[in-house]
Amino acid sequence: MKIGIVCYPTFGGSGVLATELGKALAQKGHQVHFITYREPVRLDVYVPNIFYHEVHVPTYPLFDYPPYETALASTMVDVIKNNDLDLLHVHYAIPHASAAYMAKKILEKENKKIPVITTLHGTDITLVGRDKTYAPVVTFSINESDAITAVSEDLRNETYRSFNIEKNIEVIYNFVDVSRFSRKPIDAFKKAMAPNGEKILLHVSNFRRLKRVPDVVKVFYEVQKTIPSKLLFVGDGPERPAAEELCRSLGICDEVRFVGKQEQMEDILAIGDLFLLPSEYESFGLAALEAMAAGMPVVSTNVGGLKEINIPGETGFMADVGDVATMARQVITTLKDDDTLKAFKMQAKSQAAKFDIHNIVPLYEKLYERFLR
Ligand code: GMT
Repeated sequence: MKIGIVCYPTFGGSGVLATELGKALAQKGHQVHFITYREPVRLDVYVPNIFYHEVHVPTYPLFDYPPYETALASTMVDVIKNNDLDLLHVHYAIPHASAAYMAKKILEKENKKIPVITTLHGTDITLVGRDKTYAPVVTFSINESDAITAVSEDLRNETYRSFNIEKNIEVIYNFVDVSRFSRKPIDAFKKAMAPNGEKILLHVSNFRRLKRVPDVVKVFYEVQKTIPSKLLFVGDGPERPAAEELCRSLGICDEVRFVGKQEQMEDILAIGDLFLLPSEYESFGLAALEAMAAGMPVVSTNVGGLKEINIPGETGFMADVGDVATMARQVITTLKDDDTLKAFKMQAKSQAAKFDIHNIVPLYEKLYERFLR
């Protein structure tokens, strides 16, 4: 098949998932065309059947807001026509689904039919999409998609609750390549982070408000009183200065490292003992799934799709949003002795295996095939 994939090229989960999907499809022999404004972060390999088409948005003094959606739709038309694509799979509804609708209509005039599949990822529905400014266009373009998928049951239900959707939304869970995240820890790296064998707690995100990054610091502050431990922050974003300030005011700067945006996630996750994700909402929590694949138990909030991947008492624990005291107790329970931690680690890894790339990618292929027949 010749598949067009449209996504955000940034570190966000939707772009990561879309890129990993494209790479997996290419490995299975499909021709994959990424259409986006920058090379996707995880598109770190050269493969002859992967193509990358950059969307250029010409500026003009009249434009306070350069029309990205128009440039994207035009690039879609160009790539679909000139590469004879079979279908277009867009990740994150805004503005990808509406640009795809425009491209589809333009191509219809030229007698080219292009099925559009829209995958909903989370904030396109729960945060941004719901905003009155965007809602009518989001509703329309989701309804006009030939197929709609959501990354969890929770997101599917949220979408029906928030928008007037007339079509079936299929759930195809996010996935992880478990074999890729089964790295042995690099000793020197582990020693640099935890020189005296301390336990390593990890948080990976884009540091947006809804990630509740200060809660990570507060949980860690309680934990390190009982368990010799270090906290490693990966990623960057608007809440990072507040988190750094909180570390300073609690006097725990020596125990906390902020390493910023990183691409070698396999090696970083390999040295971690426990993953913290106290978000206000997660449609799925791909970062948590990748951590589980690397054998890390997860202490998270009991929101959204996290309830579909984290099994309390087995792969980690869950608590209410903002309940820092409970999360700290749960971390201590998980880390309290080596045998308990080992059991949690194994259970986390076997739960991640259910979401392995080899189980999920064929579901997308089956979905695509429906439109080729
Ligand atoms: O979490 C973010 O801020 C990034 C966002 C995105 O769109 O890239 O992530 C969303 O999609 C991921 C991949 O499907 C999910 O794992 C995240 O849970 C989801 N984020 C939220 O729902 C807040």
